[in-house]
Parts: sequence; structure tokens; C-alpha cells
Amino acid sequence: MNIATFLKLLGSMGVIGVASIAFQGSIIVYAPPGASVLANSLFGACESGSVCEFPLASLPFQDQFEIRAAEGYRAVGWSRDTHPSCDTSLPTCEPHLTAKNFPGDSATQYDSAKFQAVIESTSAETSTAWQYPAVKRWAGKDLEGAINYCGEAAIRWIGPTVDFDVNKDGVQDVLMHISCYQEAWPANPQEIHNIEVVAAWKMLCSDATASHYDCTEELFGSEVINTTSSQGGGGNPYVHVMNKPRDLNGDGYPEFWYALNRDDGRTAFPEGTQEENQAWIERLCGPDATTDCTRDSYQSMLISNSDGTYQVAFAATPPVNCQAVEVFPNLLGTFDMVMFNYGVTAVSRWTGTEFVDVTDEWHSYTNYDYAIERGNVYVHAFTDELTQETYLIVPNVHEALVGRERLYKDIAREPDLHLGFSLWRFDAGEGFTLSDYYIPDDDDLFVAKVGDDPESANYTLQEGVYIHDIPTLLPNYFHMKVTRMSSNGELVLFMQQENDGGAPFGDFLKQPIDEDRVYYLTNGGIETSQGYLAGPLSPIQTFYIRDGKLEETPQPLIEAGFVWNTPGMFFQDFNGDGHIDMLGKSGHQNRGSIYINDGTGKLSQRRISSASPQTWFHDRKDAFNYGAYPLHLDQDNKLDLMFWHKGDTRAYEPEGPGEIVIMKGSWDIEEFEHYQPAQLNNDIALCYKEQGWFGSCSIF
Ligand SMILES: [Ca+2]
Ligand SMILES: [Ca+2]
Ligand SMILES: [Ca+2]
Ligand SMILES: [Ca+2]
Repeated sequence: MNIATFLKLLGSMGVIGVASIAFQGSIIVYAPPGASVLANSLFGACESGSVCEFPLASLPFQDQFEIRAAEGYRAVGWSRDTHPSCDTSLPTCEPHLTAKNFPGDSATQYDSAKFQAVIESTSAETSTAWQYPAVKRWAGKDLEGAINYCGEAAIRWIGPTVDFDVNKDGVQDVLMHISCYQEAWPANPQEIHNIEVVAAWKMLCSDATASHYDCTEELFGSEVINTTSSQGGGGNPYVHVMNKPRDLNGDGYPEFWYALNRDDGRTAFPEGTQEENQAWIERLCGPDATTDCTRDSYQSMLISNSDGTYQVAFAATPPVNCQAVEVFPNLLGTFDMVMFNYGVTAVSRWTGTEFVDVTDEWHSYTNYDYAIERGNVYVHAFTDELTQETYLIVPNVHEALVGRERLYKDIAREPDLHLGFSLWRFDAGEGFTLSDYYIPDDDDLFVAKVGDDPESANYTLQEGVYIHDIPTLLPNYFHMKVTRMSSNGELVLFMQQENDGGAPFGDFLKQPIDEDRVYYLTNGGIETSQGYLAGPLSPIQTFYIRDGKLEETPQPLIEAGFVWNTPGMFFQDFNGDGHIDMLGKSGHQNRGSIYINDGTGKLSQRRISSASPQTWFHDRKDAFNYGAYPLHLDQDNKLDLMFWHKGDTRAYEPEGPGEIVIMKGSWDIEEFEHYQPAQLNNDIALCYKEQGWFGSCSIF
């Protein structure tokens, strides 16, 4: 994800701007879909589904408000954060605002009083997927807003980590990944900088009242979880490729491991001569530096103590530009933390009290060369809970393992590697055995002409592979997860593409590549989808792993055969039927998507975006700046929802960090509309034609 681009885009869309800091007093009225708010004097009506802001010339101010519910709804009263002159349990209110009860924000001099109507549905037709108002709402000022080192700029990473129970009460807890920049973001997002980014994560625990609370201090002994060392430049977590937290040290409490890096959209220094490179390094990393420090992070893990409290344990190895952290068993009965990075893979061993460096021991392991050193950094390791066997999946397959040369060697980005992936079995203390590998049929490979600019006839030749008939250009077998589809079900590998070249969409989704045509990767604003390629369209292949051998499923277990903008795949039973479902996590516009197992292992998507989206966002002026993520928190099998303000990079959002909200579900997953593959493809094509994909389309 490229945050600099993202912020630039926001700026160009007019979503962010320079806020005035002159005094401004106003009333903000929130009318949910299903009810209007009527006023006597200040305004006529704030219509259903609107946010209405009315400037106030002076104080005191008095008025009469009434919630007028539409058919199928009942007026309940006002939200808890409505101005205190309203009785929250009455559908009417006589607001009385005085200088005394109308406090402003001293930092911004911005004064506003909030009036948020609360209604409920009285019929099946008007019932909404999530219960309103929210069961829990944290204000940003009570989260990172209260942390002294988060005052300059902060951001909430692409989604929370879920599917664990850290206080063992049977209700799931949530880990929020918050990053705080130690200097203000440059006004120009293209400016090259090396600002330190320090973690300020928060743990949100379930409580006895079926809600959640900030339990960070209780568990970690500090207001926030600082997973970044005070040395080095800090880091952000690659949450989309995180594993499900699980107990590694035998105390029943889950451990959390993650790759920290600074691959966070800061503008990289321009490619140039060695001298120019060195000049950037010296400028950003200090006069004595010889290597680029700006992407490196110290690595850490969250490890439980026997009493259920936690420590942040730091790896025993220097900072690395890390893309994946995986854990492996060892002969000590603890675990080894392997940090795959652009450099020498580093390995730290947990002794029970600290990490020690065992990189050298790992170098002596069987097949270390092929599985690790000459492998790729976008890997995934898993230990099968039934057999206790551990495997490592590594993108690409060496020609030496296949025993023949690859096709299209002359245009291949890695001429010695076949496209595909390798599956290695790991034995503690010994190393890796090649279990199996997958390479696509030569018949499925193709070459396409791809240009940069539709105005020019120039093109280069790019390699691609047909996956479920979808031409996939510059394929990368990078995003993968393994799960059993039920407790005794088959072990299944989901292998998706982080393709660099994109794939056609709309009417051309499964059309073979036209050798005479020049194709273009698009960012939208096009009139036809012919000849265009979409980057976030990722075909997914599924494989049974049977006795260590890969067997591609006859049909893809993802109904559409592809996903949209969903680099993170997380497997969990969302409806309590014993069949494992999937939660997708996206970048850019941070959204969670849901895929339901039909009982045979096949997953079909549910269209979360069609479920009364206004209900979640009607009181948010800017849905674009929010992340939304379905959760399965409690035991009722109704799909809950979390949404959060993405962050506060202060130069752009002077009001500070926003809220984090949990809403309890009221629908069974089956009640959400089936997202038909054809509809999904159509939505993608419409998005490119009408808006441009970059976060502007709610496809989930
Ligand atoms: Ca819990
Ligand atoms: Ca543990
Ligand atoms: Ca299920
Ligand atoms: Ca629920």
C-alpha cells in the first residue's frame, strides 16, 4: 500500500484540506436513515440519512427538536454523546446551549454540540444488520490521543487482529494496530523523509457486560503496546499476512507474531547512481551509514506470561526489512521466530525468558539454501494441529528442483525460477524436505504486450498465466494461507496472486489474451474495459494437501475463482455450523469481506456493502476515511461489526484521532445478500469506468 499516494489522492479529491482554526460554533444534527429531526427555530428539518451542520451566531441558544420516525421505525431518543441538555430517553428535546455547557476544543477552537437521534426498527423490512447505537464507542482522545508520543501524527493500520480470546472468557478480543509518527507528516506527501514510527497498539478485551474495554494496561502494564524498539526507525505491522494468534508456550494464552517494516508508502529515494544513493543514505541514516536504514525495523512478539499478562519480547537480531515472520518448532520445545527479509534471513529462539540468535544454526539445516536463502520473502509457514507437521510454502520453484528449464526465460523476471510455489516439510533441528511443488502447465503460460501509456504505441512483453481462465499478468504466488475447512476436514491451501501486472475484468475477465493488442494497467476513468488490466483482481487457486502432496481442487473453493483487493485471508467459523468461513482483509479502502462455507468447503461471498451501509456511516461525514470490518465476537452467530477512523496524520486532520466503534450484529450471515461472481465482476468494471478504483468503490 502506498500511503503517500493515498494521501495525495485524498488531497486531490478534496477529502482532506487545510482546516480553519478560526472560532466556529455550530450544532451538528445526525438523522439516521429512517427518521428526520425537526426543529422549531434553527432549521426546518434534518432529513433522514443526513448529517446537518448549522452555524451558531451566538449563545445562549434554545430550540425544540423532535425525532420524526418513518414507517417501520420507532423513535427511541438520543445517543449518549448527544448534548446533555437532551434527555436521552425521549423523542423530543429542548436544547439549551450556554457558554458554560458548550465547551470548545481548546486546541482547534472548534465548537460544536452534537444531537444524534436514535431509532429502532419495528418491522422485518426495516431491520438492519447491526444494532444501533453502537454497543461500544471509544473516542480517539481516550486512545492514542492520550499518548504523548502520538501527538504529531498517527495512523491506524489496515484492520484489527481478531479471532483470539486473550482473557479466556469465550468472547473474542481485538488488537488494534496504531502507529505514531515522531514528526509531523510533510505537507507534500512526495517529500522524502525517514520519520520514526513508534507502535501504540491497544488491546480491547471482552467484559462481563457483553461489551469490550481497553485492557492494555491490565495485560501489558503500560497504556499502549509498544512493539517497536526505541532504537531504529520503528515499524508498521504487515497485518494482512499475520497468522491466527495461538498458544506457543503452553500456558493457554495466545502469542502474537507479525512482520514489522517501514514499507509504508513513504516516498522512496529515486533510483540513481551509487553516489547519489549513498548521498541519500547519509542524509537519512547519518554520515557514517553505508546501508539504507529507512526500511529496517527491530522485530518483536507478544508473548504471554503464565498469569495471563503479556510482554513485548524483542528478537535477538538487528533490524531488518521484514516481509514475513513465521514460527517453527525446535528441539528445546519452545519456538524459533524466523524473519524473512530483504537481506540475510534472521532467526531468534525463545528460551522461555528471552530470544537468542540462532541464525547460524539454521544455516546448517538441510535444504536451508533452497527453502530459505534462495527462496522468497513472501512465505507462509503453518503447523497442522491434527498431525503437528510443520510446512513452509515458498513462492516460485527452482529449475534444479523441476529438472528442466522454464518457458519464456528471455522475458522472465527471475529466469532460473519456474512460476508456482514449493511446499517444504520442516523437522525441528534438522531442516527442510521438499514435500511437493506446483507449477502451472506450460499451456497456461502466455506473453502479452503491455504499454504504459494508451497515447503511445510503446509496449513491453510481459509474462502471464491463465488461472481459472483469467489471464494474470506478472503473477506472484505471494498471498497464501492454509486451513482445515472443519475440525476433521481436509487441509486446504488458498493460494492467491499478488500479481504485478493485473488481470482483465468485466466482459474480458476470462477472454484469452489477444496477441495483437497492447494492454494497459488502469487506475480508472476508462470508457471500455477492453484492453485494460486491474491490479487488485486476484485469482485464487485452492489445493488439498494430502499426505504432503498438493492436489488442486477440481473447482476453486472460492466461488468466483478470484477476490478483489483482498490480500489478507483469515479463516474462522462465522456462523457456528462447524464449517470454516473466510474473512478477507483489504488494503487501501480498509474493508472486511465475508465468505461463507456451504458445508462442502466451497466459499461464496456475502455482500456486506449492501447491508444498510448508511446505518454505520450516516453519522460520519467521510466514509472514505473509515475502515469497516465484520467480526464474530460473541456466541450468538450474528455478524458483528467494527469500524474505526483510519487515523490522524495531523497535518490533514487537525481534530486528532477519531473513534473506534463496535456494533453488535442482528443478522445471521445467511441474511446477507449472496455476492454473485457476475455481480462482483460487474461492480469492478463499473468502478473503473465511473470512478477509478483507488479506494473510491465500496466493493466488499
Ligand atoms: Ca475474551
Ligand atoms: Ca501463550
Ligand atoms: Ca461456518
Ligand atoms: Ca455477534
